[in-house]
Amino acid sequence: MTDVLSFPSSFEWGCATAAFQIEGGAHEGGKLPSIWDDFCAQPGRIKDASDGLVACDHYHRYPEDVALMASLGLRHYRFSIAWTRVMDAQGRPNPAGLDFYRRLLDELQRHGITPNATLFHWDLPSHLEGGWLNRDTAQRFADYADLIARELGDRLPRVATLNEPWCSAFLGHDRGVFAPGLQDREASLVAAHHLMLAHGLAVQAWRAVRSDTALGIVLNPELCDPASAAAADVAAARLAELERNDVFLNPLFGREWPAEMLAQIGTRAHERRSEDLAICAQPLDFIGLNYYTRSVARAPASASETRRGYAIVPPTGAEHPLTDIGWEIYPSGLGRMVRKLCAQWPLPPIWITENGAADNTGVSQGECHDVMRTHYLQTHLAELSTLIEAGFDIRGYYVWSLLDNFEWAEGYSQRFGIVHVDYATQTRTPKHSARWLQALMQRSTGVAPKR
Ligand code: PNW
Repeated sequence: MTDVLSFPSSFEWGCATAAFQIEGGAHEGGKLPSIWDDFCAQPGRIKDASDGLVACDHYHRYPEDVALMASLGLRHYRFSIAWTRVMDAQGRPNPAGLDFYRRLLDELQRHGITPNATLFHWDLPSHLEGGWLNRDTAQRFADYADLIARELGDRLPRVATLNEPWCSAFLGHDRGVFAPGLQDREASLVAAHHLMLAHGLAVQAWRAVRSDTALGIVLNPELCDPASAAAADVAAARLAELERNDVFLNPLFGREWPAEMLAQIGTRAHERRSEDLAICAQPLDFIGLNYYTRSVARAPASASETRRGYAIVPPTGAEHPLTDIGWEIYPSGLGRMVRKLCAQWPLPPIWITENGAADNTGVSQGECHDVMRTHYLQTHLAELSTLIEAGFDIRGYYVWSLLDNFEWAEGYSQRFGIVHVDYATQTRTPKHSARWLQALMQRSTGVAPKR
């Protein structure tokens, strides 16, 4: 089956993680609390009442984890920097925290693995009052970007400002299922705006320090199909896509939000200033797209659905099989989504910065036969190779994730790793999918794994 998948020899293969999900070491090296530490401490927020205090203990085990990547033939690594580790509450550099990332970068370099750093993967410092609802947070983020550009910039060839601002804005301030856990529609749109402003200010700040870094952003746009051909469902699906896609992509290209989204921000419309659009629209060297599934939307019924303009129909598995977290396995959505986005916006070169599946198969007799994940990766990579053959400028692929890890509101109950983690002993066991991916990467790049 791997034979039918062909990729350019220059195609970049890697894996992705995020600081809060793997590092642990929550109280070490002067690390400050983030809104996710606070969120985990609130009863009922996390399914298994877990937190990120230890996670995969990557803060201590990074040499083993980097060696593991190298042994699996992964040559690119997307990770995030914890803002709370590297900057103190007065905005000064924290040497101990920076030293952790320098040691990680040393280890990557020793193994010939190219880093791709994300500055913000949701772990906002708790001390920033008002969080993303405060315009000043965007300026604080630019200060943090400036600090990283100065301290680590010479070691980072590729940097993304934000990971999936839709999740921070809407899961965090409208649905209330992510930190900070608010349910306020207008606030979620204010947060979305401040996130994109933060992105623009950070790109400006970074460029003022260095011009040799490839800068981009990682989004999770979504295909939202209508539940039926009824006009109300079709209109709802459109609204869902405006929220998922246009709210983030329009500002990147200097385009105003769609009228429907401007209407939803209501009494807080004044928090978007006329000068902001030009700041958001900084030239980008790349865009990262994360793809897991599609959504099906229907017309709103309740009051909160009406404020939003749509409701999501939970997938049943009747139409397409589901992963263990309950998301549809829908590989053709990747192609449909990329085609749709490229038709609507002049995207820079694309990296698929996350793709993967929750497959909770455990280890038995030293082996993890994660058949569903392997199939998921195979079918999505087939779709990707078709897109590349059709001429879409997609330069690389990062599987989510290297390790099983802290899956946000799901705690440790959902496993996305190609490497199994036994949290009691911190034992890492590469799964069947890791070996399958290794063989595919080897075939497509002709490079033997580095030891
Ligand atoms: C992404 N949703 O999160 C994140 O970038 C990762 O940190 C995460 O582990 C991965 O996908 C798997 O979930 C998402 O509910 C979490 O729509 C939830 C949603 C989307 C993305």
